[in-house]
Amino acid sequence: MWPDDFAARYRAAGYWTGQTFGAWLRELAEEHGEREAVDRLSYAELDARADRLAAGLHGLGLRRGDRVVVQLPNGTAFFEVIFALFRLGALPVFALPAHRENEVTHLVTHSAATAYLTTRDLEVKVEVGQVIHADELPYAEPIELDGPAAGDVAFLQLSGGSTGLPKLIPRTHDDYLYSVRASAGICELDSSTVYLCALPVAHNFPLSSPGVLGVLHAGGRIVMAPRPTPETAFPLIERERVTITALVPPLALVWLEAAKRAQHDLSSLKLLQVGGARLATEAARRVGPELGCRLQQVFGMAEGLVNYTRANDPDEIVETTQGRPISPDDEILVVDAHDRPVAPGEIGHLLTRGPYTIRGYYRDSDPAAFTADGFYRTGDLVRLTPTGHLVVEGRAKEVINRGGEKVSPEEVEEHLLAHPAVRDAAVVAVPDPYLGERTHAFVVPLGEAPTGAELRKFLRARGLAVYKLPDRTEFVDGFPATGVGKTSKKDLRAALRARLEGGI
Ligand code: OOB
Repeated sequence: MWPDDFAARYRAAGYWTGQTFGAWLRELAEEHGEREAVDRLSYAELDARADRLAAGLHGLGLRRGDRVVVQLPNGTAFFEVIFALFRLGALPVFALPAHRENEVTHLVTHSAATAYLTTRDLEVKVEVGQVIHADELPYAEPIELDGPAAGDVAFLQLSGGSTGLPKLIPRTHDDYLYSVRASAGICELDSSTVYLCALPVAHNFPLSSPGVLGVLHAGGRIVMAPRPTPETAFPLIERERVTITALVPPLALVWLEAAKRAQHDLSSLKLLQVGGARLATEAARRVGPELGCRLQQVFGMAEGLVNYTRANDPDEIVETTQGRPISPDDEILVVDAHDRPVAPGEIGHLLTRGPYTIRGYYRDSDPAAFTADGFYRTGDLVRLTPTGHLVVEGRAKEVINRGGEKVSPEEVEEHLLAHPAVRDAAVVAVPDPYLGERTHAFVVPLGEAPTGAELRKFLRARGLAVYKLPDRTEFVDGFPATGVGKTSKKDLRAALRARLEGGI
């Protein structure tokens, strides 16, 4: 949590307003009442259902402070559930639909969740107090609830995760609502906005940058897409006259290709946001001419800091940078390996601190991710342009960014090592024109080597999300080592790169 002097400053500046998500929705319902909020559900209906569901969940024994793992597909139930939990003061712990036994179990265990709320389609087997299904939500007569304070943690978000299993990110009502309001302003949302939620809604980008919550703040309308493919999204854009949507770079590439042959009228689309991983400049330049809308680059992280290119930035800036921070009080440091500021314009490690960036992970996991004076070490290598925009040049931390989906090499290695015919495993990133990065697993076999397909099957059976399965597996006799005898991933990457460049 933030030190008192910082908290006082953020309140005095008007960033933290003392409002909870529950109170915020009530205010929106009073203002926009019968207007459509999401998929034909009005603001007033959403507000009323959240009250009834909060009462029902209370009836099931859920109380303020309890953690509930929420794994839902894109749909209206997501909104009812999170606002009901916010009103109860229970904390949603956000799982993505792609998560399987392994990830959900980790979330339940690490957060000590008492309930798991999901659909029958997505449900995985996990040991937890109770499972609540979205097709049988327990509505009841609204009751008086004491509810949370605005400074309390509202939910736990998943980190992209630099080591091992994902860490949990505690976001407060005050800090998150600030980022939502400010993002809605920066992205110029208003009551005429129609937002297509194509990415999984629980991810920070479609949730709050400005995302579905930003749209509610502006009194606009949300259209939930069950899938982000052009086949699903394009007809929705035409039918609902969608004005804005958000994609990760690999999907943006698929949309650009599909738009060439599109039978659908996409002319309502004014803004395409792209973020989550680096968008190639070449692709960025195609968005205007090929999709007929403006591009906005978004460089954010569930830990807090979000950067946007702005509507009035020149095209060149929008196409070649990842934007600038939301807040005048976002502090940005670009430093060398010894935390000393690099010369202006030089590449360095991005450290940040501010009114919506966490000061520590849940239960203080990975304290080394923060400096003594509270800056978050993003693990990203950036450079700051003279105009104050950030350009992401790479990553110092190990996490692999597979088209916006973050894969922790250590986590996959752990699972590979569990196979009886695997002696050692090292997973590294390989550059990929489509995904940005894909995964390559080096495996030292024990006895007769299994096949790559066998290992994938094994990992799936262990409940690992499909996007984490190695894209390629290569069997080797041993690994290059560092000075102290650790596997040198640097050398493995270099060997792969040399081979790729040699066309082998
Ligand atoms: C978003 O959040 P996370 O928590 O899944 O991942 C954060 C990491 C960043 O530290 C950076 O390594 C990478 O994803 N990243 C980008 C990027 N946006 C995120 N790398 C290059 N260019 C970009 N535009 O991914 C996220 C959260 C809120 C808004 C947008 C993205």
